[in-house]
Amino acid sequence: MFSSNRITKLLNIKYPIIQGAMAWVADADLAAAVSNGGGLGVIAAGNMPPELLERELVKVRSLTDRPFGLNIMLLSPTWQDALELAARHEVPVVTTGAGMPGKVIDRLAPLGVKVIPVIASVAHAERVKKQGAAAVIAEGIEAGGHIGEITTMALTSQVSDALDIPVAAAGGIADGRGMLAAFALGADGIQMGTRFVCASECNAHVSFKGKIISANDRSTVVTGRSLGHPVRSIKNKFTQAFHVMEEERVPIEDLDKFGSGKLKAAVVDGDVENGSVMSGQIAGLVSKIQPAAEIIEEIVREASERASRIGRRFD
Ligand code: TUI
Repeated sequence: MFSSNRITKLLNIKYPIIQGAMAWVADADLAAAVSNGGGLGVIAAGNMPPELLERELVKVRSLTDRPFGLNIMLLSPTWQDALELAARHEVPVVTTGAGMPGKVIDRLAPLGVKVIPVIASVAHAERVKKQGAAAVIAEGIEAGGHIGEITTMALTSQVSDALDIPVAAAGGIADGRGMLAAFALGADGIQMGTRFVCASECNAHVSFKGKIISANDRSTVVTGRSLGHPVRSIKNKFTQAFHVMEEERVPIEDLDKFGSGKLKAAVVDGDVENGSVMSGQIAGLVSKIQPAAEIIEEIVREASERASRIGRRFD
């Protein structure tokens, strides 16, 4: 299965499933579990101090012999440190988010690192392809965290048509039906974040996982539109206070200050009321904690079973 799939061939993995990079959530333990399960595990550099990130890069190699990735979040003040660590540690795959990755590709592609930017529009996708991206992750507005404006449904088909490099779809995918839908739209693979938060190997606080498990389809909201940095998370005291401040047109610096440290508060300390519980709209579909390898096997089995049955709907 997937032996001629462009993502599995490019990344040298078994299943075309990339784990979404989630700051404070996606560490070496989660990345190794996903890679050992046949997907591509990804460590999120986020705003991590370089010494800590280096420890995770060493650790992941002690936990898996399979390919893994590092995500560089381009809004982070430490993104250049992460870039140098990726080069020094010969990370096989780098994904980027929240900006244009020209400098990342210029530095890493000559070293043989496959750079896969997350993009949110056809124009971004065409630009990063010209810059030398090995593939793209087309992420729709359904995703958690920092988001674009286009739905996964509309984005995936248009990006797949516009590019000849492999495309993974992200945003709103948490099971085999979502994977199959992404493939129907022209994707060669998927990226999933929210479902992997609820992997047993994920070190996010139990209360953070609990918020995802008890969420429904209407549980997430988007804050930060007025700042030009929209972020999707589960509705709570934090998002309500943020919305009030946005309506009152509180200065951007004050909003930034209010938001700072809130993701860590939720993920690490478990303060899921005053912290930012970033999650995709698909949280309502995530109902239990299970090993990453089991999540992957379940999704692949469901996608292939449905693929063989779906033709009958046209009879
Ligand atoms: O990056 C993400 N999702 C993220 S990053 C993040 S960390 C954070 N922490 C606190 C507050 C805010 C963020 C949480 N979630 N996804 C990838 C992604 N990239 N989504 C959208 C984009 C994107 C947007 C604009 C990519 C390129 C782009 O280009 C704009 C330009 O022209 O510079």
